[in-house]
Amino acid sequence: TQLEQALRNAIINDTVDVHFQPIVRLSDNRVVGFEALARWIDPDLGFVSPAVFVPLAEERGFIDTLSETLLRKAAEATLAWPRDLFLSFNLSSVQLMDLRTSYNTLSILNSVGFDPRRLEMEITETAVMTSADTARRIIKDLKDAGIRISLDDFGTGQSSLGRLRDFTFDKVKIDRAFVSAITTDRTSEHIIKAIITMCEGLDLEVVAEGIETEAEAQKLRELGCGMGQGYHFGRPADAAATLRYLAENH
Ligand code: G
Ligand code: G
Ligand code: MN
Ligand code: NA
Repeated sequence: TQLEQALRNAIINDTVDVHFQPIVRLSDNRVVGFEALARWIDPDLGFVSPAVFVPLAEERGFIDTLSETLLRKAAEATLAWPRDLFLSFNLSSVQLMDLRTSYNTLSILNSVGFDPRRLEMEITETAVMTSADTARRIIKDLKDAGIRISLDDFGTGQSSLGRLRDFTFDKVKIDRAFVSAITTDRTSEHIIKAIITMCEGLDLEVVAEGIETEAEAQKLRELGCGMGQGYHFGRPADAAATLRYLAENH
């Protein structure tokens, strides 16, 4: 298809970009890290969402190539940030079915000169379940190298709390579907409260995603949520804009 060919060209010509969205500590709004988010503007097709082109790359078998390019770019950009800031990177479910993922990841970090302890990999529950043994192996290899693992979009999909016991996660990211309802819907508030309490007991860090208002941020602080992310704190921005953001906010 036209879209597939355009994406292949973009990968070859290295025109898929990576943007960064701040993740803050809610107690004082200090930025503690950034999530890398793929961005692609095709000359003919215009803006194409990663929600479209990531699944396409997965389906056509070039998500590993795309992801390696993005990780390299993201790690290179991160080298210019203060050293205490982490980089959070989305790992596709398809990559968790391929044992080369851990080796390829570590090779990239090594060649860029990036400390693996500054990297977090975001994975989804669905990804972990589709290929549990392989995923477990990859996660172990990444963790042995010092990379931390976040469970993304928590609360959606085929959630199973048992996953939190089977796999050694370091962090849970509460899906924005709960966060956006927190100030209007008591049920969402109770769910978030329960997630935070459970994570405390399991010694997991918690990030609330999709925070768009100060009222939401305040509610999450009251519930004891450690970290937050969302338009209220900053939209995804390119590497240059991220450096300007850091000059003002760190
Ligand atoms: O940034 P945005 O909301 O448009 O992202 C849409 C979806 O694409 C999200 O689910 C996000 O996790 C995913 N995504 C964005 N960048 C990447 C990436 O570099 N790799 C993978 N695997 N997924 C990404
Ligand atoms: O699936 P994942 O959580 O990785 O997706 C992150 C996506 O959420 C990115 O596409 C990002 O652009 C989007 N996002 C980040 N902050 C907000 C927000 O405050 N509101 C909304 N609606 N989307 C957000
Ligand atoms: Mn994510
Ligand atoms: Na998420």
